[in-house]
Amino acid sequence: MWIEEKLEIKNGRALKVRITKSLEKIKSEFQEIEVVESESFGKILLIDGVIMLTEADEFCYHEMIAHVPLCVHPKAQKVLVIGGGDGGTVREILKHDNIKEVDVCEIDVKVIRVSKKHFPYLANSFNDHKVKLYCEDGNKFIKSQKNEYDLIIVDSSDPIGPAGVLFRKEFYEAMYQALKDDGIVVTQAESFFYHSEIIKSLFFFIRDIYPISEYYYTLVPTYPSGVIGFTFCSKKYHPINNFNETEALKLNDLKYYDKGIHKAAFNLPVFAQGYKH
Ligand code: SPD
Repeated sequence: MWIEEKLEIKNGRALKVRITKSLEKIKSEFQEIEVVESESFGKILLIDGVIMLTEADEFCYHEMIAHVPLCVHPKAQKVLVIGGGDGGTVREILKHDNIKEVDVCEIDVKVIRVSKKHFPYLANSFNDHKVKLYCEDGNKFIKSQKNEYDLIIVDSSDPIGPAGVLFRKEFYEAMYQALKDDGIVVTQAESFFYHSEIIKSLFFFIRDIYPISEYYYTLVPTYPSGVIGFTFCSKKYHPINNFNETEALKLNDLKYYDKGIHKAAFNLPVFAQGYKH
């Protein structure tokens, strides 16, 4: 039994993974949520046929979406995660001692339930007393927040379906308002191999909203092209000039992120360097 990652099929390309068992398939109000057991990548979480994470490589994504901004902001205490219903991003955020509160705004409560059942080593992070769960539309939630967060992380699916609004200018403007004066936003921003148009369209407006806007990437074998990137949007701190190596050295139990990777992740291949201008 094989599954084909559906996102890129319209472009004539797909990742195929051999699975050994189907563990769960449910429909929520928003999407189809599926968990399968695979031969090479352990359990896989799919939403609408698109791979969200696998047990084998989720750390490559979750460590990079969380530790890069948290090793730049010198004193982040209050963090908002939009999406991230599997819990992997929150697990990483909680590794930083300064953190006092993590608000998670996940539109689909069923993603959280499925993750608690099949990926407890991710979703147990929601049991921490610092974490508050809001099962709401992130686009609506953000508009009610002003000057509230040190860091906002958008751990979204792709810009089709319910996550489409999270790739729009109005959403980035609302996040700017929700940040404190020295806040940082990091968002899932697709692959420079396959999604140059999405990246360019994001930076077309991001650079007018945030004084500092950069793009960095990580390697995830089970995402389309094996690469996925993030926007780094900041009111004050620069991801390299304000990088706090001491904070990075304090972190334990990491399998991807370290101080060398932090710096290297912002060095884009020549063909992609213009996407953010
Ligand atoms: N193409 C899939 C991109 C998915 C990014 N978000 C995954 C959520 C993992 N916490």
